[in-house]
Amino acid sequence: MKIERAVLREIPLRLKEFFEISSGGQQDRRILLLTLFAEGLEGWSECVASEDPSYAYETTETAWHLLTDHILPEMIGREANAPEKLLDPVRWVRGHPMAKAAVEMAGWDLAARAEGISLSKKLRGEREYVPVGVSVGLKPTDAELHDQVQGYIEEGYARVKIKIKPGRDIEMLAGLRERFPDTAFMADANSAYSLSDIDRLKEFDALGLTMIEQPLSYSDFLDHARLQEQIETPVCLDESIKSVGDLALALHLGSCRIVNIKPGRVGGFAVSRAIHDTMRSAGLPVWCGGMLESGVGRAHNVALASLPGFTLPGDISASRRYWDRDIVSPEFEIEDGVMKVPSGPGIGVDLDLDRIQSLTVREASFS
Ligand code: OSB
Ligand code: MG
Repeated sequence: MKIERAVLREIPLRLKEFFEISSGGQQDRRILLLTLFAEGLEGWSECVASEDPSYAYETTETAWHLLTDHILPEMIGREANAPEKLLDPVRWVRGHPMAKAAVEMAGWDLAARAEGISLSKKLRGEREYVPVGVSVGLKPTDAELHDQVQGYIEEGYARVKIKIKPGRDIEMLAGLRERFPDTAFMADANSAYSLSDIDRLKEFDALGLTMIEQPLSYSDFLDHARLQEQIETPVCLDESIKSVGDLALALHLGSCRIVNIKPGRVGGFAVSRAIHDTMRSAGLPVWCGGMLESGVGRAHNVALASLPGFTLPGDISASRRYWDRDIVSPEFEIEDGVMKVPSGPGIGVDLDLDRIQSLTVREASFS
């Protein structure tokens, strides 16, 4: 099965609410959707790059450039039966994992459809339902934060992740802990601290958090190890882990005890699985992170999260947590803290093609 055609589209999609993290914020997502065509079948994916480089150096614009000028032209005529090898012709392209992942992940969807099996099954996923949590952005006041957290707890999310930054941390989290004593909380700092904040960081241990995500710089493996040595709360790395080599370094140094796997951040499912396998052998848990995806990226994430090592709830929330209306049907829903893994062929959800076409602001086609 050879790739005959590739179509890249950009669609704007407005989040219901501004999402603020320590390093930036966003409401208007510029989503890149990729479709690979082969033998009457289609494989779909979403590139998770954001509008600005505040989370990663990649942006919607750099991903568009890499995909259209360097990566997609190389893909036409390539064998698509073994998606883990799909990126071999573009090994020479350094970095840009999000752009590369879009191609690889569309390839997995295509290969799963060709076999008539679900993406979850193709990835050797084992679960029919995956535990899911929700990620709550920074809020100007505790009152707003409490209202939102209360709502999510009522909806049944299995854990609640709170975005933090210096000035919105210990006291804010202590208030939540007091009001919601039984909720599984974790905090995500998106690199807002440094080791000079060690006294402050030690205070997190009193809050009963399941983990603290990416407290220090994305490039700082050594300081994360020094921090983990001095605090009880498990450190989870997100931004730092972009490859199997990054994970090896983190495990060697003791920089973390948990990893958030985002398939876009690490360059696709092959690397995601390798990270999952290594962590599992080390007896350490992983969970699936999110990048405010539409239903297309969400379908990929939920399939990945069905692998056995994803034992902690993912940032895989219901479509309605993000959008007035998603671009897939059925929309993703949660109940009792879990989400059902689609069982149909490939990503297992239908695309709203008319809506996607009418939302498209630019399109590039390769054949
Ligand atoms: O750090 O996990 C993060 C969203 C954009 C960029 C970075 C992060 C996030 C989230 C949102 O936390 C998770 C989701 O998609 O629900
Ligand atoms: Mg994070």
